Amino acid sequence: MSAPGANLKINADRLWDSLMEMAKIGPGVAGGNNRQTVTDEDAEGRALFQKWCEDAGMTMGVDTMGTMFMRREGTDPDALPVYVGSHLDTQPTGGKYDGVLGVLGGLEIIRTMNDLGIKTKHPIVVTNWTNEEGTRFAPAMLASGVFAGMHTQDWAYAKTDAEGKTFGDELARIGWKGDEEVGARKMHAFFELHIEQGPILEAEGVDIGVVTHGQGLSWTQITVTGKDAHTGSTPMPMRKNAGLCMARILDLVDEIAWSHAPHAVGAAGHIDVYPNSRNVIPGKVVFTVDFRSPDLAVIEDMEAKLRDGAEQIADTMGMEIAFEKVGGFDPVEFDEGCVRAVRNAAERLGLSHMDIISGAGHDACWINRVAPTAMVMCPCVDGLSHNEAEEITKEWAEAGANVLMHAVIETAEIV
Ligand code: HGY
Ligand code: MN
Ligand code: MN
Repeated sequence: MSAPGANLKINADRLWDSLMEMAKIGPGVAGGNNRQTVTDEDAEGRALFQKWCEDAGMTMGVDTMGTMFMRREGTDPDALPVYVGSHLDTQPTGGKYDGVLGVLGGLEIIRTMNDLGIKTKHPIVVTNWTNEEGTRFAPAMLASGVFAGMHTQDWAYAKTDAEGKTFGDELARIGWKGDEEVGARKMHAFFELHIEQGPILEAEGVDIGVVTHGQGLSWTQITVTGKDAHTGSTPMPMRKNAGLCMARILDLVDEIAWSHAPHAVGAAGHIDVYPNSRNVIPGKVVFTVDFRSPDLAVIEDMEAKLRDGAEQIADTMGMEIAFEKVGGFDPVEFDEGCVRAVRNAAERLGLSHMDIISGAGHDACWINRVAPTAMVMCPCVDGLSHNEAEEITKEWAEAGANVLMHAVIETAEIV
């Protein structure tokens, strides 16, 4: 398999302009994005991506989970395609690059190949996976999870948002419920470019993360039930304060994560307090504990310690407590051959690189179960992500997209 020459480079200005253009859709309130899954803003971003891809000569397929597959033909139409992509949906207070860099980086590869008249044996398919973030509809990586056979489509369609709307209805409403069977597509390989969303690459002064593994994730939704009561006239001994119970459990979450330092992490990002009135003691709280570790045994230990400890706290305080596992996946080891293609690409391009474990979850973590998969990471400023201030440099985007292109073209076999 011939490797592309080191002089093969993407058009960094065009990639950057596309990132900035996409960022105008679903703007946040502080310079980032709020383009949540299967909203009208998501539909607008999809339409723009579709137009750009069709302008680049690609043909579109959409599956019944709304995932977009934009195909550039290879010289052998029967060869399994090389897939490359990520997600266009964002957090409610998301950045401009999380997911989007991987989708538009894939498009830039095609645009560059068109410019240079490059052909490959295998077709190349640029992919936008629906609902990677899992914020509006849990869990994260919903569509890639259905594609990999981890969830049924009916289960996914029935997931509801805070307003009680279902994912299936909202996907249909925005007009992006496709007709392809989810998971029917077979892949030669899948590559995903993503910002690191952590501080390591920038701190090490390294341009490229060669992602060998992804840490595992566990989401446990906890419901604590106490009793609504007046915050003024209810004597302290009579209170059943669900909010206080949650606070003590969150302190326990922090303690459990620290007990597995330095790699384990834990927090709750989703917290609903009821009735959430200034002068009512909260009678109910619903919150989701997010534990992560590269080691499955550590995740399982943290889950067990959480249940035991939280039950004890609730019993001591006379509260009811319920647990529901609402998301999770085991730690991931990416495909050696694909990882090598990424590492060779970085070397060929003379870019500084290091092996890294992904702290965040990605569609690649599920697709790795059904196809040889690897990821390329670029640094982000202060390691900040899932924050509207998320920032990268054009040079980092360029380096990441060049490595992605070399790995993809080498795997797709340039002819
Ligand atoms: O939760 C995650 O790690 C990803 O950003 N959805
Ligand atoms: Mn992402
Ligand atoms: Mn994200």
